[in-house]
Amino acid sequence: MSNRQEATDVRYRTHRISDLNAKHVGTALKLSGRVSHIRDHGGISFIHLADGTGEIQIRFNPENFPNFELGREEWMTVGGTLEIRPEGTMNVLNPDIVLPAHELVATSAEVHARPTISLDKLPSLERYTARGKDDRTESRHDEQQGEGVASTVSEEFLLRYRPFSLRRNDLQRALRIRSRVAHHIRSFLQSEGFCEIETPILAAPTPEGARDFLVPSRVYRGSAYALPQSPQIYKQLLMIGGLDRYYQFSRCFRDEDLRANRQPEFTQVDLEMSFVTEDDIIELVTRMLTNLLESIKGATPTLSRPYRFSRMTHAEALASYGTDAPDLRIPYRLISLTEVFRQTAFDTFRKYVEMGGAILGIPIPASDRLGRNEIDRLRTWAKDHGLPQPAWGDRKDGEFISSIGKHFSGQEQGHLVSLMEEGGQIFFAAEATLSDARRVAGQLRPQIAVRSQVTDLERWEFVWITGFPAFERNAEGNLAPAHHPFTDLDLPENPSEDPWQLLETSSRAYDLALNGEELGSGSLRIHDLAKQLQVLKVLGYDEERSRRSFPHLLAGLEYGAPPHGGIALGFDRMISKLLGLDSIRQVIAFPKDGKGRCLMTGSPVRIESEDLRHLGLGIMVSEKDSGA
Ligand code: AMO
Repeated sequence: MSNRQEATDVRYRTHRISDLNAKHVGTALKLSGRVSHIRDHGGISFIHLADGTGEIQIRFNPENFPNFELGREEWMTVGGTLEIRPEGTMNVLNPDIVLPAHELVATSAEVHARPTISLDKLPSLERYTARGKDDRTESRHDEQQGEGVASTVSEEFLLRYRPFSLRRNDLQRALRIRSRVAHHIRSFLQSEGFCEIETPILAAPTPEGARDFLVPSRVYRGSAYALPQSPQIYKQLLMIGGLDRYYQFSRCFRDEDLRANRQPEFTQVDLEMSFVTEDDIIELVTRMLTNLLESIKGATPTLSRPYRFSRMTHAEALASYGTDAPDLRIPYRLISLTEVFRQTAFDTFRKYVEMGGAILGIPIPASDRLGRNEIDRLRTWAKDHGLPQPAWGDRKDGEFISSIGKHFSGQEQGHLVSLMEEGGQIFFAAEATLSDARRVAGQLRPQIAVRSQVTDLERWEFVWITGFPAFERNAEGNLAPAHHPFTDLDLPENPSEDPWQLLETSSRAYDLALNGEELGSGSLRIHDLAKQLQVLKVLGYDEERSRRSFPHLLAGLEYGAPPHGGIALGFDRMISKLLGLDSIRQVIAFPKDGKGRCLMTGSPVRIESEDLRHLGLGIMVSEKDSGA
């Protein structure tokens, strides 16, 4: 305790638990924390004290503490001497918690607070598994199945009693790793000359594809701020302002359907740079993530997995994997069989080809071939997911063997055989459009992998996807930007003449996917006012509407903008993925549930009529419509 006060003079603590080591044995010290575990050994009480840095065993000899009542989840300060912990005094209930080799033999104790609620009414802290799902094989398949937590406790319970749940080691560990990763990213970007800048939360709408959350103004009645879906326009304006390299851990707010791994508010690692090419940004982010993974290697088993970065075009990703976020741990690739079956006598396939659809095949090598039961399960899955006739075949002794094989000509069979390994199999995905066939076949890949027990899943496959189309047809059948309308692109001469030709136009957007999920997205931006106005025009904004909708961006472009580009990585996604967790809710301190509600605070809350009056608002929905 050099340079410290005597333990008896100190109010709460002389050390934090993780500071202690063999050198402190024999020292008098004081610790403060929470009683995470308690047990009695023939009159001697042992507790575990947890202080956020670790846990230590504390021994209460009865002669020093006659009539002293100890209870789990109490907050206390204990004074005593550090001694070597006798063999065999382990917490057998939770072998995941490795106690230090020393223990504190208590001489004084003060309880600051004890729970006034029965612990049975709160989420279990004792029974959780510290390893969670970390060490098990995690796959896209798991993610699509739902968002369970590695726990015997229901997620609703964990969210409702959040401050108590946060005492769990799995949640604490996730938040601590999140903080370490944030710290690492910050120091990396600072060392690369980036400047951290906060942008407004009370903002104007940004077109990022979701609905805005609005904050009505009391002063300007009838007007509202929009919470930013991302700082997209602000970061461009920072480049126009000459900041050159910006980053931020930005809070983003999107009122959208909450699919897996989406929250209404979430965090991005957002950055923007002037005078960069796509390659510059890809190189910088690859280096940032490589540095990160190297520096936190060993922090958890999942963070020690091997990793690889690769790159492919959007067209290649769709053709070979059926998705723009391919999981490259799964080796199977799609092949197009549409031409092979163009004239086929097999009505089912020909019908799809004649409709302008596509027949895709997924060949499986002999080493991964599926047994009958697995095939049946796969076919049931495919039927449940909209593939009307999931078909498959085998190659055996150089022949194509399948229940549908009799419909195929010798040439067709020969072609299939040439694509298959001896002893291998092939699955077919036939759909009325190429995009549907790809979507279905893309979803079949991980399903096949689960059933063929592809084992090499414990690695991180990052893949950069480049060459995205600039536009797409949205659900309403309108032309819409594939990324956002500020993305640079190869614009034809008179884009407004035939806007649909723009579906063929390539953009300067790129995505980073990790093990089958989009981790981040970015692009080079349009930095020329006339070009920006042209793009907005083909999207249905005449100049007057453009100036009304994006006055700040267009004014900024009028001052002159340097060439610039950037990216945003989903930070919650990144952490949950790297920890091998199913849901981003497991890495957010106070998340919303799957329906966008905060079960702890009860938000969103009904607005009081007094508040409505101040804001000059009225409510038009009934209580039933409001989902209350
Ligand atoms: P984008 O909209 O693709 O790009 O978002 C970037 C990344 O943010 C994450 N993300 C989410 N995470 C949790 N919950 C959500 N609801 C959610 N929505 C998105 C994803 C995604 O890849 N301004 C652009 C970036 C740019 O062009 O620089 C943008 O926001 O991981």
